[in-house]
Amino acid sequence: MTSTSSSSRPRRILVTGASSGIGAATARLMRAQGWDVVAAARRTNRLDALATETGVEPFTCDVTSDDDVAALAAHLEATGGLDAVVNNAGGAFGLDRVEDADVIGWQRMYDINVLGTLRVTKAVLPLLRASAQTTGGSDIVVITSTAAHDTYEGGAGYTSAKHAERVLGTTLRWELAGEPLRVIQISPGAVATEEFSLKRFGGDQARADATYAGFTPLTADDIADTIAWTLTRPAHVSIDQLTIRPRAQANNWKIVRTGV
Ligand code: 8X3
Repeated sequence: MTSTSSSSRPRRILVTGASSGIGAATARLMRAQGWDVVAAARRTNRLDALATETGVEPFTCDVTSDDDVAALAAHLEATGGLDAVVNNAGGAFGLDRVEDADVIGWQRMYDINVLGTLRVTKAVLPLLRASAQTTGGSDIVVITSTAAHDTYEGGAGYTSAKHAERVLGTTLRWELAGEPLRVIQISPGAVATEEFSLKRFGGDQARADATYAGFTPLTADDIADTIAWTLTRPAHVSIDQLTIRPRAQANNWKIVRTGV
């Protein structure tokens, strides 16, 4: 239990992109640790299955929709407020060189990764502030990527969106300094999830599988565990920025593979 909790009710956390991968693993783990979890994503059927399995509260929401995010914030306000948010919704579309870039794909990446985090954070910030008055502290987690710190050939669309998301988070942290709010940024490297690479490669399973061949990648549970750790540090401890990679990954483009 985080030392920021002083109220009698369980702490309540919103996880976006909760229908699969890191988001689902985080929702599952935080619920298992006794938090009230609002699991938000576009796909209602997946959220409902997660809710049945774990007891999280499902809320259908597309972070690229102003109306959906406003409805989510109104729901949170009407049902007990919020103590923490994990901005996890995001993704990569394509691995094209700049000269071949699909502008629509870049717009989608910017809308989900950057503006999605902006929309959700803006909408829930008043609730987090209100909660911090009684609990002593609230948290904003931003899941960026190692792509937020450096680039790689073919990755400019995703890496530039993730760089922008990181700068949003860093700026917010500076702006909120002095308030009982932490802004925690986590930058995962290669994480093998059901969908990340599949989406990137437009459903090409063989290409997606090849991304993680010959080494042991991180799992969604590894990242969920990291998120839970950052959230449960004492209130005066802010994990400003945490980079996490598989042992076999030296940097964004060097992964030591065997047998491939
Ligand atoms: C995912 C990491 O290496 O595919 O955020 O950019 S990478």
